[in-house]
Amino acid sequence: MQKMLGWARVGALVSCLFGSGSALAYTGAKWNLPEGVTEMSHEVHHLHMFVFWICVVIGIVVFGAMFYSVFAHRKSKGAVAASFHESTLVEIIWTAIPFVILIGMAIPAAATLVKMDDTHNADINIKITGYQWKWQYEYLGEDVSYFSTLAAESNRARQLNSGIDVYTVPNYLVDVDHPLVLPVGKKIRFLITSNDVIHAWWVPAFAVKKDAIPGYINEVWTKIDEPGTFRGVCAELCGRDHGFMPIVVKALPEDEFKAWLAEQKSKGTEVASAAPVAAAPVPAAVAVAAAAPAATEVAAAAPAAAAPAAAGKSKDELLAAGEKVYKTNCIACHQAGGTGMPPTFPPLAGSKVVNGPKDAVIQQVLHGKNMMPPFPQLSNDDIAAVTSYVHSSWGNKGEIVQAGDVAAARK
Ligand code: HEC
Ligand SMILES: [Cu+2]
Repeated sequence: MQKMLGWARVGALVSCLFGSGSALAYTGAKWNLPEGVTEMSHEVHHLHMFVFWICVVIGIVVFGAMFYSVFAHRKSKGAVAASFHESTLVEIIWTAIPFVILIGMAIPAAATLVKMDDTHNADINIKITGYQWKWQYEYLGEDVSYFSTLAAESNRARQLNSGIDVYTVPNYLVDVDHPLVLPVGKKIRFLITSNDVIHAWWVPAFAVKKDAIPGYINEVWTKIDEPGTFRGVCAELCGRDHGFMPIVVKALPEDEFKAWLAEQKSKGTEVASAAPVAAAPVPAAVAVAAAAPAATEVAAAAPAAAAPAAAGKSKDELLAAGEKVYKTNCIACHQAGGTGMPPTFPPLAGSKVVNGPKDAVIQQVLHGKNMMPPFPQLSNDDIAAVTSYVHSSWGNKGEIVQAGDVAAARK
């Protein structure tokens, strides 16, 4: 048993060393780069094969000559070393040949790079922002934007001592809640940036890999040939959950894409974060408050106007929803039992802040503090649920927060 574990570790190490084993696993390619589904990815693949075969030929010639010489002119046969010091001819040849080979590789490579860089005449512009540890997608000019985070199933399974066999989780660690949806056959320009540290947006099937750097906007484009689901990951070590911000792109035929986009627009901008927990019936006044940032005017007016409705969701509803939000957004730092990981990540069980005025926790979630990132992208419902959950768990004193409270705090 001990021995088997040992070999498993060696195996894991080997797959880490040789081109990130997981990266290969999800692209379906065993030994080679994926050919991908875009014109550029095909070009990159051809380029890679072209250079590869040049290397093979050089390898055969050089090692062939070496092994032949070692064998045919070995000492036991009485071979005597020849002397051709300072042979101008040899020196010219061994300078000229590599020069020609390099130029032969550089010309097609430069041509491909220039094409990759040409983001002119795009049909669709999408801004991609990296966050610790999720992606935001904005369809520019369309008023559609949402966050894409690790799928809840993967997130639960990855927790220490989760008790879940990760092999039973479909697309473990390479699935998200809201994939980036794109049309096929259209030139799509990506504007890539970051909100905190350097990330990198990488989808091997498109041959797209660009750094997301705070304060800069990098451009790259793609045009997808066939519908399908394509997966990628953040490719720049960006902190402790770097391995948990995968990328999923769903490529749809154009008419389906248009229908999807129209549906998102009709839902308003908070599509993504509002969707998962919004199942429970909500009194009208609170629902309006949670719907969109633009509705804050209404929200502020609501509690006074509709005092009985402002009672909002029941405690049970809030705590059930709050547990989900906590597991998705907070558990990495504050841990399952609210124990935190002192000294950096404080425990929430028995915390002074949590047991103080309820506005303090809402503010902390909205604005972050030092090492804690802000969560303004969560809907008012989600923040109400998670703060209620934090207040009422692990022996804390138990306060209930409604979406209206959060709407008021956002002002
Ligand atoms: C990336 C790690 C991280 C995540 C994720 C995170 N926090 Fe925090 N949290 C911190 C850190 C660090 C502090 C201490 C901040 C300080 O005071 O400097 C903190 C402090 C707090 C406090 C105050 C505790 C105290 O006693 O000071 C509360 C309440 C809190 N977090 C709630 C949440 C909630 C709710 C979520 C999820 C929506 C969340 N946190 C997600 C890192 C995190
Ligand atoms: Cu990252």
